[in-house]
Amino acid sequence: SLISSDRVRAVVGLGVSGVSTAKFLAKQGLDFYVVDSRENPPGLDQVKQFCPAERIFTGGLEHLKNLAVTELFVSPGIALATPILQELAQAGVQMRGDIDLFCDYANAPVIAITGSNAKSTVTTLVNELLLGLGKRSVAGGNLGLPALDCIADDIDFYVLELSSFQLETTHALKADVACLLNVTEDHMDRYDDLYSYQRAKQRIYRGCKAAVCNKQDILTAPLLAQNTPVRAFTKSSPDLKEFGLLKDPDGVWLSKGVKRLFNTEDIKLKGEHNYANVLACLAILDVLELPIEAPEVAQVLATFAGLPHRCETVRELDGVAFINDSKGTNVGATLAALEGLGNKHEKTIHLLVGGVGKGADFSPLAPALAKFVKHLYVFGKDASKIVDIVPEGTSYSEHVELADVMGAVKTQVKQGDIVLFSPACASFDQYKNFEARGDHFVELVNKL
Ligand code: UMA
Ligand code: ADP
Repeated sequence: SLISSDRVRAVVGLGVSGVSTAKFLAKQGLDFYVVDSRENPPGLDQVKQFCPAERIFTGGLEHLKNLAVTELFVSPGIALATPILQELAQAGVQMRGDIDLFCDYANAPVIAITGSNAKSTVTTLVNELLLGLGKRSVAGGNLGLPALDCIADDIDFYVLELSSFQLETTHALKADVACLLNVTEDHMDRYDDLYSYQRAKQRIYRGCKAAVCNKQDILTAPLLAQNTPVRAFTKSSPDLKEFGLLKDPDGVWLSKGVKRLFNTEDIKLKGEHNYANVLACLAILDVLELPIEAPEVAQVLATFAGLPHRCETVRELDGVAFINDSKGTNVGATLAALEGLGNKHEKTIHLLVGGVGKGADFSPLAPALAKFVKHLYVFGKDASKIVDIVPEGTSYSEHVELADVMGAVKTQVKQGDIVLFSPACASFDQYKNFEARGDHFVELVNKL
């Protein structure tokens, strides 16, 4: 019983998710408290419009102790390991999140997508493909529009990007299709090790009706009942029923088993990592028994150029390409960008990395630096941690901020080089978010 009155609810955190959750609960006529650790959280004014002031507590989560709560909706930015939350959980208080509440009310099939990288790209493209096929579809979750704000009548599909943080507080997703794209190290400031992070990601599969996973990443493999349909994608040639890349004299083909579906020439997204992303989208449509060979699908793939700040070409100047990959906020993303853009025979990339490493181990970058990078520019808070792993023979320089970096870039680049801004770090030491950081790079490039 969703509206049982013996529940005492609190929304914890007043960011985008907290405001959305509070608004949704209010709309259902349910009572709740709101608590935030900050004195003046971003959503305070908004929530005051529909929540009585005496139910709002800011300046510390300790307030929760006095409210006799039984159920919390914890925002993704707050770790469940926070001592007060641990204490309440041990006392039997339920730890939920906005996605868990979404699951209670979702009135159409849910496609849930997670992974360390490519979530936003795949979520957006699946949504575009569904719209192209004439379905009423909406995309949200970690992507930006909170899941509860997506709920509407007349929807055929919800396409949700889910973060590991959101999955931690989601108990029974039961997605119609659950997709785990890849697992590489990220958010090591919130997890003990890669495997606890992977465990959070694997929650996407709980109770799912069908699954899509990455054949080349064992950490994405689902443990499911044998009759649950699973589709795998791979960058290699696919086995029967798998989605992969087939190479022949006519080029490289996105294929299902031996069946060629689309020539990569006819797809706007470029780079092998992006072909893998498209294959994941096709696998999702296929497992839903949607017509992957429809002309509408070909049309969307021929025009979808990707999202801004993901390996986006900003400018070509005197034969030098400038690429903004500001969304490259972890080592895996930067590796994919290097491998996707790199020239196997010549080192042509000027790579710009730096920011907040979130506790990451940067050493997996070393072989790709040796292989593809002409000069490495490091900047920001964790610059010295990156310098520590630079292989012998890779030329590099250390800078305070991006403006200094670009000054140095200007004097070093030659015709045929690529300048790749893929920081492998979060941005919040120097910027509001990855978008602001990418915009700053674009601004500096346009001034050259
Ligand atoms: N915070 C406090 N005290 C509180 C509550 C929050 O200090 O009491 C801080 C958090 O530590 C964090 C910030 O406030 O630094 C924001 O946290 P939040 O949980 O309020 O975040 P929201 O504004 O609700 O946004 C969240 C996602 N943010 C995070 O997971 C940190 C957004 O993803 C998401 O778009 C939004 O919900 C809607 O679903 C952003 C993100 O960075 C883009 N996600 C991470 C990523 O993609 O790597 C996981
Ligand atoms: P997310 O939402 O998971 O952060 P995005 O689609 O925004 O994913 O892409 C994030 C970063 O990952 C970008 O820097 C992008 O270039 C990189 N990327 C895209 N596809 C892949 C892939 N298949 N594997 C690894 N990295 C990728």
